[in-house]
Amino acid sequence: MTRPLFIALVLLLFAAAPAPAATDTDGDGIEDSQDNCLETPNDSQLDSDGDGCGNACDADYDQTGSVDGSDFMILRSMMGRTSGDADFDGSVDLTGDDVVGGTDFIIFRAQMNGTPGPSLVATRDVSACP
Ligand SMILES: [Ca+2]
Ligand SMILES: [Ca+2]
Ligand SMILES: [Ca+2]
Ligand SMILES: [Ca+2]
Repeated sequence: MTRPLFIALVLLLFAAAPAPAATDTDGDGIEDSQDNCLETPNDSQLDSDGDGCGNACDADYDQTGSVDGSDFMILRSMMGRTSGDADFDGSVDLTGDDVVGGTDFIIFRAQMNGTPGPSLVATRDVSACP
């Protein structure tokens, strides 16, 4: 085989190789770079407070960058509220089912003393969504 032919063959092989698949760490169908909860499956991408961290990984209701006792007080005040209530705060509804209830509390507890996210959404507010 001549050298130019060999190089042409190698180039052809590289061109035919499939492009590397986009990474989707949590398997929710949203590519990592677009996913507002990188490690939490949330195909709805619901982000009620618009800080760039999806509700599913954002129990930091008061936007301080950490999930702590003050957030718990907010959750407690919203317990049992539904989207039909005038004072309903959608960002407290972590599951996005229009009710603040026990499942939201379980998710909150898992995030307690942590930080919201992580999210890789380029437009996120990094002080509220590190
Ligand atoms: Ca994903
Ligand atoms: Ca996700
Ligand atoms: Ca959010
Ligand atoms: Ca907080």
